[in-house]
Amino acid sequence: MSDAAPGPVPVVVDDTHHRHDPPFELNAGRAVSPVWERPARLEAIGDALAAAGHPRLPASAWDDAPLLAVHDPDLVAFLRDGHAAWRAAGGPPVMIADTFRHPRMGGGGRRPTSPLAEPGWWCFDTATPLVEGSFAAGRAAVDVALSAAALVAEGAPAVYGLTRPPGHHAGADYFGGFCLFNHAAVAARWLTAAGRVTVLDLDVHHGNGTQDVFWEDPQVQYVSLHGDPAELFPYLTGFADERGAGRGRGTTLNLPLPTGTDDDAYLEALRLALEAVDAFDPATVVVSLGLDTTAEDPIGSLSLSADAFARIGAALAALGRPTVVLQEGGYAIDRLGPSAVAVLAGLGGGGPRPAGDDLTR
Ligand code: OKP
Ligand code: ZN
Repeated sequence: MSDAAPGPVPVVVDDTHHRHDPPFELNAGRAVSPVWERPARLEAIGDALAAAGHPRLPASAWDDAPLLAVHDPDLVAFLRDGHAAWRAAGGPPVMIADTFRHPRMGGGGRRPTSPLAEPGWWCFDTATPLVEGSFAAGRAAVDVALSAAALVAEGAPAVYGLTRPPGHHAGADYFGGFCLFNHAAVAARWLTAAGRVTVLDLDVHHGNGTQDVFWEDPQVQYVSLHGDPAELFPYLTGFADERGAGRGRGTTLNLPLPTGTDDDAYLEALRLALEAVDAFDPATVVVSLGLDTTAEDPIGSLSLSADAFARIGAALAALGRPTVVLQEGGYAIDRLGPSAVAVLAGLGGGGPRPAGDDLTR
């Protein structure tokens, strides 16, 4: 079973992501331009995967039902219409909130009526500007994720969905951290029709949104390796004592890693994570693949070398389960293509098996 995916891995793409291209963001009060999360990221990955021989497939269009199985319809409506309303009310082309929802303002429940105030109700940070085309891009990423998930549901052992912007910081009724819709969560929930699902989040940042969506859900396990949130965005979540609640108690596993963690320590943590996945015995695995774990990443905290990525891919292959890989972060643009190619070489069967492989089923 673990050798079931040799060779090329289909890559689902959609060029609509280009329409989300804000000219600046605000990081800790500083205007940052160009933004970290930009179209060139996905171009670099897509070009490298094509050059490595992985076939490209277009996404198909999905209706809103799977999206609404995760996200509040009012959030979806805001992301669809809020920018136009902000512009009509006199807002500038780049929409960034100046007044944020806080649990002790308005009793925590009074939604603002001004279009100029609405972004601060739905968005939790200043680093996620919306422009005119942002909704189209975010919605297209959901189609990419669902199209990749459907190919796996139909029997493909592994499929890579090139999603942009990322998604794992977005929750049912909020967005931020460069993310609009949580496409990994949408794909995972859709895949529960075929049994339990694990979301394995390898982005350097904790996927607070995905964790939140599945916090009490016994059908979806959330397992994350990430930089210590005491020192890294999103700062408020991703600590080891966060384990889920209610019927989902124990189906969340966070493995925060010290700043500067190297290949061997990371692969050891991944081994522990994959043991937990095996114990959960999911029918499908969704990998939230951030490539921002490299030492070169400008906004990460870990220190993986180029060699780590083939080892990660081989460890994923050794799980021997149908796998949907979805792109999350990764901002050292020169590193993205080689890292993605290496993961797929391992996952597709082209890489070495981990030494002393005890993950094979
Ligand atoms: C998105 B993903 C840096 C602040 C960065 C947002 C980071 C979003 C990362 N001082 N704020 O997980 O790659
Ligand atoms: Zn990240």
